[in-house]
Amino acid sequence: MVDLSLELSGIKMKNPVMVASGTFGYAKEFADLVDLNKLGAIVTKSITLKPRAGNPPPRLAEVAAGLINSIGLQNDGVDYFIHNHLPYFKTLETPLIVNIAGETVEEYVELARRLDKEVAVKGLEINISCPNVSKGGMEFGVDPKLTAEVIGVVRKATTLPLIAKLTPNVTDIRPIAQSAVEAGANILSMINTVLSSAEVTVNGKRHMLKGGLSGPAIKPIALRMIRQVREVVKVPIIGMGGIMGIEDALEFFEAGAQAIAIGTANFVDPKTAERIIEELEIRGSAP
Ligand code: RRO
Repeated sequence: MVDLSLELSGIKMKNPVMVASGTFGYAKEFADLVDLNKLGAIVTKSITLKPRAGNPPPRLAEVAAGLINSIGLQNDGVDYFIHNHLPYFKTLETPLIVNIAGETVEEYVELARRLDKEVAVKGLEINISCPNVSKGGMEFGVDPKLTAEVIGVVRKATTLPLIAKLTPNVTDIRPIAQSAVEAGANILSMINTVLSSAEVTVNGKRHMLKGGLSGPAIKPIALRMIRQVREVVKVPIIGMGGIMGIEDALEFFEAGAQAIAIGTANFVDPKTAERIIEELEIRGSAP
């Protein structure tokens, strides 16, 4: 069988196909459906310092070729994660990347310090691009100076490989990418969701859902931005945004991504990543 293995700035992966944050829970939920040990890496839903209830419903709307979400960073906090989810990841061969999000720079630092001590954690994805919270999140990732500030302080708090997750909701993504790399990001992941809105009717009541758009609708935006960033930085790029199958995956590699992440497609077919891996193996060559 063809060897698809690679090392992304110290993260050893069997293949370049990962599952994206927020679309794969804490992996265990998918164990009956997916061979978790086949995946290149697993990225968790964003973890915050304290538990968060997330935004009130409605939180999701399916639109043409995509999905709008406004989850609002719902999670049980880092302590709960360490005690209740991390033990399961220790039973897997697949590297675990933890996505972290803070309202302040200090919160990112504290999260990095706590997770740095956990041997099962192989990398941190710094979420500076959540579109659905009033404090923190995307606020950092739309400004090159704030991007540098967050990445810089997290860099000092951990020796783990750092992945900066970039937002597409900017006029020019290149200065943000450069800033993240100069401040110490080893890898860039892109793109997070695109700011959008849709009218949703629930029990006869109309709501205006504002959130982040993902899925095939945003693939051309992701590809354009990866091409732009590839021109100005040398670090590996994890490409994501609407990858549904092997043809999409190949387009991302061609645009300059070293690895890819499957997100929204997991809601359609949780086996998407596994299928793409098998097809890359059949093609007989690493991308
Ligand atoms: O939780 C969310 O609402 C969310 C997050 Br943290 C993110 O990074 N991207 C997104 O589309 N939703």
